[in-house]
Amino acid sequence: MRRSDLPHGFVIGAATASYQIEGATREDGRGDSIWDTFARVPGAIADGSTGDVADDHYHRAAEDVALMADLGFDAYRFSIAWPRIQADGTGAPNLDGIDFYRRLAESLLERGITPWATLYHWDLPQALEDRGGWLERDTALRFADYAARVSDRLGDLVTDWITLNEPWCSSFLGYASGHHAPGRTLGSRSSHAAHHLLLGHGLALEALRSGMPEARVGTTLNLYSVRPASDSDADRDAARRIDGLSNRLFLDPVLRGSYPADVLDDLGETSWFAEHATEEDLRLISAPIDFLGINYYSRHTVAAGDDSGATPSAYPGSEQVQFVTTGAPVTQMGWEIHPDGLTDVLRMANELAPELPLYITENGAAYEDHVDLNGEIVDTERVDYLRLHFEAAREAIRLGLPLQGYFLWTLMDNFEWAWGYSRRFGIVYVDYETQQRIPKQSARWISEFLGTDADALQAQGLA
Ligand code: IFM
Repeated sequence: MRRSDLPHGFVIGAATASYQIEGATREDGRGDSIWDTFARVPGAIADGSTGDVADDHYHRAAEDVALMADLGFDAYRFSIAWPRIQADGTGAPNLDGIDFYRRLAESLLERGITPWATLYHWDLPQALEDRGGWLERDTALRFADYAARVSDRLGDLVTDWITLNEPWCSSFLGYASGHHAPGRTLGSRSSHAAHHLLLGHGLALEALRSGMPEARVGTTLNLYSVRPASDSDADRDAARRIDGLSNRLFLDPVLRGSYPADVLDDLGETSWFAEHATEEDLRLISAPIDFLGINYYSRHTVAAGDDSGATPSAYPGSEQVQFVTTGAPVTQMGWEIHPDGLTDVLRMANELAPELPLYITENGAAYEDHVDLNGEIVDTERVDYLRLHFEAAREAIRLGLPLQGYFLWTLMDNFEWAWGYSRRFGIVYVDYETQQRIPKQSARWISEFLGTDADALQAQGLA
């Protein structure tokens, strides 16, 4: 399969996120984010690392843009670090921070790559967390203010905007299981964070639209294909619960303007939502978007369980549900490879909003990559994973789903959150000692897929 098998104009890009690649966490007026704090909690990060240096992208952005251009990508989805723009999450923008993203967007445009900016990929200013973080409604208002200031300074260069990345992770890994920053374990109260994140999306959408009438604005959800392990009522109820918490709790308010009653009931939060998630909030949250971004990696097969394992869980109120392994191949993350699920998640969104353009804003895989004696990284499994998911994208389009683009996760190995540097998702290998970027076999594969000409590949040592 080659890109010519996909419709003309189908966007193919690479994605990254600020804290995972930038480093330079103390430079040019950047404030601390919740990840700077969390990474220093003993035991929070598998290899004890931080994002202090990461891929040093802050100083190497030009080189990284050149690499993407040589690989032949149409678009680059990056995120803006809120604490680079507002060190404590409030007030006038830090012009050094703005300049970094202006230079990045300009160099992308010079190379013919369309910049796609995500406003929030998890690096909340620590000062806002100290005031309650996403559990507080005020954080949504601060987010809208930040969005307005960023669009004011970058709106002439960036047209494609994503408000949030994966609010499920921010809410439930951040405030329920505690696996992500800020590392809190509050059970069902974490769903208040979900509402405030979504409200932040709605308010930011309004702010972006009023400052940049030409902008295309969407948001990104991580959706899962969820199925019961058997046909029993109990297993089907388990699937309803996990589909509810992972998918419907976010899709429904954004695309139909209401929260799913069964999920609020499972959470035991019906009265809180009745009081705090006002009609006006839901009007803002469900205001029309230009596209929905979907991050798709894997499926969940679930079964009913007993209450024995009620440790802090990312599925509050449904801790008893068991995630079943089926024997299907998995990536290094233990995530089952299920390309057909790509169609399932696109269909979920399409059923709620038939006209809405959809983009896969992340898809990719971690494997144990090694530099071999020839200095190469032969990541055949990643090539297979990507190929299977491109084929699934082609099939989804054939079925009539309005899929308009695909962003690969990720351009280069980076700080994989609680896994630190122990999980590599990149198509470009990063030697963290020297910061050398070494394109893997998958990078060669993708550039051939994109039809990049042989001279450009040779210049990068890719052919
Ligand atoms: O690395 C993350 C990314 O930041 C968000 N989506 C999933 C990726 C792989 O875990």
